[in-house]
Amino acid sequence: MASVKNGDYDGIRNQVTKILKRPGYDDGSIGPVLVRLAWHASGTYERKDRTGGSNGAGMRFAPESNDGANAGLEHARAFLDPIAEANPWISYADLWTLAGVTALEAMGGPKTPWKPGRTDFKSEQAAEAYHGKVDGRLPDASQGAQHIRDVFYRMGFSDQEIVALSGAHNLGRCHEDRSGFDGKWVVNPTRFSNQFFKLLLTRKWVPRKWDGPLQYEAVVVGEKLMMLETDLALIKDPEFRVWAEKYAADQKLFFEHFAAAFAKLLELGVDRDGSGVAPLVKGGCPYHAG
Ligand code: ZEM
Repeated sequence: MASVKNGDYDGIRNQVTKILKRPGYDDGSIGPVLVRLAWHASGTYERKDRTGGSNGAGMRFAPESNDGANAGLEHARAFLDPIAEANPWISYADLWTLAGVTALEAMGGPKTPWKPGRTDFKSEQAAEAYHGKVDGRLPDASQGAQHIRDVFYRMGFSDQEIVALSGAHNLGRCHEDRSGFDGKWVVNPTRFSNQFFKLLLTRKWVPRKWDGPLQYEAVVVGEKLMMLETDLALIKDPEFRVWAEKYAADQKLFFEHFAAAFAKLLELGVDRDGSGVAPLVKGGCPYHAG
């Protein structure tokens, strides 16, 4: 991998775009797992004490790297390592989040505002000193609306933003050896759209009969598609459902709301100082604390 100039983030976007296609891996693209990496890097945020979030790239260290919810993301990180090695000037925290927005756009999704400035923890000890232990903060797919709200309200999201973000399940798939779940949500899982909401609302989702954890299935154009308990909560809960219906009816609105919420997610806990750098100071940036 060639290097790009220090600060050339468009150059990094080009390098990410070039490695997305990967015949033989899942549905031929690493795009979905890169979007998931950006989400899990950020989704540990706790607004009360301003810990967690994408700054620091703590997933390189235990216990975050070993969190069961992050199983499989070692592949996503390894896919990006050649870019990191060729461009030591970019932080992992910036690279992981930039890769997520780049992959989303390359798969037909909206352009998500993104800003650099994240810095990396130097060690596991530094990560723990900064934000304590953040494993166990990501959502559990076997639960319902209350759990989803507990997790996303903790980060500062509204019901509308929760439903928009959940539309990311239009991408990629579940892997039995990672999460225990199996299958994809839509027929074309490497193309971003509002299909996920349309299918959620128009198909009859029945529990799959198998040895694995509870998940739901429906057959669409001959393909077995899946939903998680947390996905179904988006239509069972009346407040969530209002937004699921709007997004199923209006892809433009979904894209706008998704981009805004995804941008907000990637910024959680990234408190930049006057020079545009987000230092790793306990409790967030001292200039904004309090
Ligand atoms: Zn997901 N997600 N997610 N998600 N997710 C999986 C896969 C992907 C939940 C969840 O438990 C799971 C968000 C919200 C929530 C993506 C993006 C985003 C998988 C399958 C599970 C189990 C993992 C595997 O086996 O590889 C839960 C419970 C959520 C909230 C309640 C949000 C928000 C996302 C982005 C904004 C993506 C892109 C995938 C597909 C990954 C891949 O490898 O294909």
